[in-house]
Amino acid sequence: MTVHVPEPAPTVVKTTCPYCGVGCGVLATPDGQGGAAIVGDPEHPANFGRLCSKGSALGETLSLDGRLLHPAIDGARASWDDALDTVAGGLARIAAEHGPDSIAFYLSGQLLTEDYYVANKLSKGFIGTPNVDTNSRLCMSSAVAAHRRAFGSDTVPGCYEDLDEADLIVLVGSNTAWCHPILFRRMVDARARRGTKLVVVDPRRTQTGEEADLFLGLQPGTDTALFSGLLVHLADLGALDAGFVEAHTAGFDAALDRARTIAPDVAATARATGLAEADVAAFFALFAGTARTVTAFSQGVNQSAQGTDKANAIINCHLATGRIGKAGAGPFSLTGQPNAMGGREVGGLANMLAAHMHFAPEEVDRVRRFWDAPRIVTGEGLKAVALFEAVRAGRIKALWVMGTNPIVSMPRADIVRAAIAKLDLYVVSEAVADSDTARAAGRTTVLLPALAWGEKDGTVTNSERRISRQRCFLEAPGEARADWAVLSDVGRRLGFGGAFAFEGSAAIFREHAALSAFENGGSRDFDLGGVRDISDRDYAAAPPLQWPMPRARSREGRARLFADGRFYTFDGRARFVAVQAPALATTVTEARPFVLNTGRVRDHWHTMTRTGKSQRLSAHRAVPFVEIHPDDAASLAIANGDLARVSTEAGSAVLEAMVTESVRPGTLFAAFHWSDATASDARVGALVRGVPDPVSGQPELKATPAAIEPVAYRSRGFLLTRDARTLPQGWWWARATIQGGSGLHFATQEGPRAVALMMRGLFQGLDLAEYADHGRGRYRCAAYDGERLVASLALGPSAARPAWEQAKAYFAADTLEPAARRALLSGRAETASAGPTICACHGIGLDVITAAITAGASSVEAVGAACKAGTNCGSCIPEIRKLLPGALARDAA
Ligand SMILES: Nc1nc2c(c(=O)[nH]1)N[C@H]1C(S)=C(S)[C@@H](COP(=O)(O)OP(=O)(O)OC[C@H]3O[C@@H](n4cnc5c(=O)[nH]c(N)nc54)[C@H](O)[C@@H]3O)O[C@H]1N2
Ligand SMILES: Nc1nc2c(c(=O)[nH]1)N[C@H]1C(S)=C(S)[C@@H](COP(=O)(O)OP(=O)(O)OC[C@H]3O[C@@H](n4cnc5c(=O)[nH]c(N)nc54)[C@H](O)[C@@H]3O)O[C@H]1N2
Ligand code: SF4
Ligand SMILES: [Mo]
Repeated sequence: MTVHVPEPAPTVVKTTCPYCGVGCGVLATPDGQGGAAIVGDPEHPANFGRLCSKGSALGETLSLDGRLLHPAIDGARASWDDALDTVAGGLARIAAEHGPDSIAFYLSGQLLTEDYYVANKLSKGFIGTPNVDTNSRLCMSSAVAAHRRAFGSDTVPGCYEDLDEADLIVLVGSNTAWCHPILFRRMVDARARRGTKLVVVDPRRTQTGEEADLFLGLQPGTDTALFSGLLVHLADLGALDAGFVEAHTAGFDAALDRARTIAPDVAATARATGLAEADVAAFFALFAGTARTVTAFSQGVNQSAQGTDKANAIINCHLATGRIGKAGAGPFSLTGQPNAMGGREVGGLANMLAAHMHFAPEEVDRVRRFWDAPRIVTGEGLKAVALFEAVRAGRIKALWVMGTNPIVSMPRADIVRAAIAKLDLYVVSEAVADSDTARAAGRTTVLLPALAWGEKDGTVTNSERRISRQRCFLEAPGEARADWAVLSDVGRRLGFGGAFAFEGSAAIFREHAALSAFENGGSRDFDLGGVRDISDRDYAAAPPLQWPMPRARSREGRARLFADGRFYTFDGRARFVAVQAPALATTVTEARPFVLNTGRVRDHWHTMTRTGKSQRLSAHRAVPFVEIHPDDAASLAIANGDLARVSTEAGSAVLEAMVTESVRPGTLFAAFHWSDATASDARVGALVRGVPDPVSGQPELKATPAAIEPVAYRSRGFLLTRDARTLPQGWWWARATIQGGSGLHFATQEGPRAVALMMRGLFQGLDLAEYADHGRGRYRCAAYDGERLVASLALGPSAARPAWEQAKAYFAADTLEPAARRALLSGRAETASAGPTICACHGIGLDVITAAITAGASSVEAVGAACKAGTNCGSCIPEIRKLLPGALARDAA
């Protein structure tokens, strides 16, 4: 008799996506070998089971390749004890010699709340330095400042259900379809269900703009004029909520007077923004006539030298119409990072203290008593741009960077790198070994390996104030440790053992919640009193929770705030803000006639330390690019696909030109994802000027005066290899992960002869199949180890750069049939390309989708049925829709 032993059911762990601020719930099923199957959590209120392309590909990013697994001191592997002694000893010495404020921390909206809380407590309460800032300064500090000016607190008034229940959604400076894809799906669903109108305000016609009912392609930086004009229009039309304005606000008259000086009517608004009068009028009419309006905004608003005013100009219009905190209505700051909000909650920005408290004497005293802090800071510290300037000036001697890659993501990134070299003590807590920031060095450099997603345990807060658990489902690799534990160890070494004796993330969360409720009594919005004594077990099992939840032992949060008209200012009234007129358009010069805009692509996350590991995600945009309008490209003799040098007063980079009408004439757009680890010369952060907003200190990342010129190379090509490679100095290259290995697009002044010599040198001892046509400047080479294809190179004149899709498919297949070997060598592979990838989930290229459309597929659904594109996560649906014949009709309309 055989006994049937049932397989143990795989454990499914509920966790949260580590990418954007939508905060989607994820179900992870570990495979026992370091990987995991990933699906959306149908019960999570952010996504109800859906995931976008990045979330769907999380399983491809879990390998330990490239991970930092051991501490290191000055490049040599070290024990944790030695590393922590070096950090604590260095901090103590520097504080003694130069004062505690010569120590700085640069943190991240990708840390868990528990990590962030301990970092903030250690630095501001115990080491006694106010110089604690975070990459969130580059991300949403203008939204924070605008909220505080208008509401007296950093409160997001609404929730995601408002997007389901709105009749009008205005997206300002937000490429939601690519950057908050699951929220965008909710918006598109609302349109299908209730006819919600979508207005998109962006100088660039993004995929989000393509989906809009009304696209307002305004001149860069002119949003305050648009919303000033709207405020005037609402007032003149009598479309205000006069009762609300009268009872619950202050400053309306001054704000309106100022608005009249900026944009007195529709015609003036059109002039100030570069929009057509009819479009402005249509927008104003829609806004005035639609009570259920949500205005959602992100980096086109925040990352601006006038970002705080832009956000307040938007909020003014919502206050004026009383559209705040009501179902389907409100201004809505979409947060970028998974825990941008958590960072604000703990007070991780230089102008905050803790738990939404700032530096009023009674607040400082309250936090001091709660922490029993020996060296509480009493005022604001340096904000990111000023902080790195202080490093450069030698005033900051020790810097601890945690969970961010500033050598890529800061404006003037070359200066940031040079500054770091001056530090006495440079500490980097990182999950990967080869980020540009981890490769930099100070006089003493300590690298501390951090747990990554899937290994760490704690909480994150999404854009709608919802706290979700990130849970671990993988073993800690190597010697990597939780950031909070490392910070606590340093706290103990500095002699503050009692304050850092946390046993786990639940204990930290309890303390954080208790501080939020401490002497609160309704005076502060951020209140987690309901979970201040949550047990370890309840914390482990906690479902997503929304704050505020002030009532003791009640987990019921509030979805919306301010509908009652009570704000957190001293008199309880919201404030209108008299904003400044836009001043940006005048900054270009003859030498630098373009405005360089920067941002993101659909399938990459920031500096690519994670999405760069996924071959699916690396297929959508495989080279660093710059978008340029056809008229500008023609006048500069830049053809689509050419390489071009973009330069600004701060630096330069060489990017592939994408000639497209999606950018306005006179503007350029580049994504900032590529680093020195992934490309030879494509760090866009090095170009960005980064003038800080005077109120928030958030640097302008969307408008830097720039020049662009073509760069001539003799040859272009690609090289596919099993391990990641770099190419000789002077070559241009960009790397992308491909199935079964790594791919490089490159350009060089060499021709076939030199490249053949290089290949023979690199793959000595293997079978090389080569083809050369010196007259035409072509060369192809495949290297085989027995049956296995281990490298494939194609080289051509730079005007006809070879496409790599088919070669990639052969490379993925590993061993090749003779016919395939011949195709690879003959170059037929290069012409039989499927085109650039559109659908990352199924790996479907442009040409396949166009073929399906030519064969009769006339809707997104029909394309999906024909070739599967768009049928998994749906992130590519806007791109597919744009290819349909109907889209042409819409453009013409
Ligand atoms: N795929 C992907 N998604 C992400 C991220 C990622 O790296 N990749 N990062 C996450 C993070 S941290 C963030 S902060 C968010 C950012 O999300 P978004 O803010 O949507 O992204 P960006 O591309 O930075 O910028 C948004 C838009 O602002 C526009 N813009 C530029 N200047 C102006 C202007 O003067 N006025 C207006 N109205 N618009 C302007 C740009 O053209 C751009 O389309 O995305 C999050 N989601
Ligand atoms: N030009 C330009 N620059 C920009 C922007 C732009 O639009 N244009 N956007 C800005 C914005 S909004 C943002 S948010 C920033 C983002 O910029 P960064 O924060 O610099 O980018 P990331 O690549 O997300 O860096 C996160 C790092 O933390 C590491 N990491 C991941 N998990 C952990 C962990 O648990 N612990 C530790 N210690 N490390 C971890 C990752 O390996 C990675 O190296 O870029 C800003 N810079
Ligand atoms: S929208 Fe995509 S990236 Fe953002 S949290 Fe959801 S799955 Fe992750
Ligand atoms: Mo961000």
